Amino acid sequence: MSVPFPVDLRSDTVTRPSPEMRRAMAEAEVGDDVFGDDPTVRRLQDRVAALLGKEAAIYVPSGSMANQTSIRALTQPGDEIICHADSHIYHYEAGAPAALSGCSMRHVQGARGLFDAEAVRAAIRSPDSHFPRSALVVVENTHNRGGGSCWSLEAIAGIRRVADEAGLRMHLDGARLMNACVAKRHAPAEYTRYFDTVSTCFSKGLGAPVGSAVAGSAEVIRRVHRFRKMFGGGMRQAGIIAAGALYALEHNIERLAEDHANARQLAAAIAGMPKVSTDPKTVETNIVYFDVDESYRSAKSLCEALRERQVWMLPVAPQRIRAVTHLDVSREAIDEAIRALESSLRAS
Ligand code: TLP
Repeated sequence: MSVPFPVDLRSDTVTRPSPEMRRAMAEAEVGDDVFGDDPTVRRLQDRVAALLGKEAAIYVPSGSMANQTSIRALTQPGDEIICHADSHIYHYEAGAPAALSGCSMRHVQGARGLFDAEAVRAAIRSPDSHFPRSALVVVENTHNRGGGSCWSLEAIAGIRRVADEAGLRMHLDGARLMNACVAKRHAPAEYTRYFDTVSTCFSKGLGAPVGSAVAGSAEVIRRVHRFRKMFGGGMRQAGIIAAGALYALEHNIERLAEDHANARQLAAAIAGMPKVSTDPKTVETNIVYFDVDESYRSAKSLCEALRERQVWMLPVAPQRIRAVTHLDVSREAIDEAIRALESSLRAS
């Protein structure tokens, strides 16, 4: 089988809708969703609420908007959010918790983006008029900067107990929740039951072109709905794109296991190469991080050498590269990426 070039491993956000998905989008029934009239969006929201075991769900344009409308709905200005120091909401959402919700963030640490109930307990402020009010714990599953790591149900349950004792709410950044469900063989609701709000993305591993959702109680989703409008995320005939998301939920969840196998294959090959290093045991889903030795100049220069060989990866730090597998990258394409890495390293 021939490999379509380039092999784009920069992110699982780069997938393009398949002809079948495009057909479903072209044929979607639509209406004005700001009036609540779009039947396809309504179908998607009902489907997501059922899948995630929540009363209600709302379709939003992006994962960032899903997280930020949830944060706004669960906090007041001046509140503090407890999250991992490597979390997406802290690093990659343009400072939105401060800008849009007026919240500060208190960081907890832990290997691969994971943390435990004791870390949360230690981070919760006592009620004192000098301190911000601890209001919300955010968990990311899978964890992006943690290398696609998956949470255990026990760890989340422990954090929920501590959050309940202190009256904190919980939000799950589940941009890649389905990857965790497939890898750990958990039903989505097993994870989501601990959270007041859950965001999830259709435009990452699931392969739809646009959109995310927030799920929660009917009451909290009413608040998210208001903030979606305030943040400029009310869309009109959004059924066109919601149909892509519905198609993705129908066809692209179980196949995530192939992406995970491809990521393991890539990591195992990298572990055997000179001048680069990774620990394949830590690859649980579709994200591989690896380090580039100082002896090979930099991550950026290795990515440039790969690009000349039609393989795209993302330099994320001076000596660190990220590669993400997804439904537009076949096993053959992974073999191609491995060959390109070997020859780039040989040529250095
Ligand atoms: N992540 C993107 C970049 O922003 C880094 C990527 O390529 O991985 N939560 C998590 C855990 C995410 O990884 C992302 C996107 C988001 C939220 C935000 O989603 P979008 O890009 O739709 O706003």
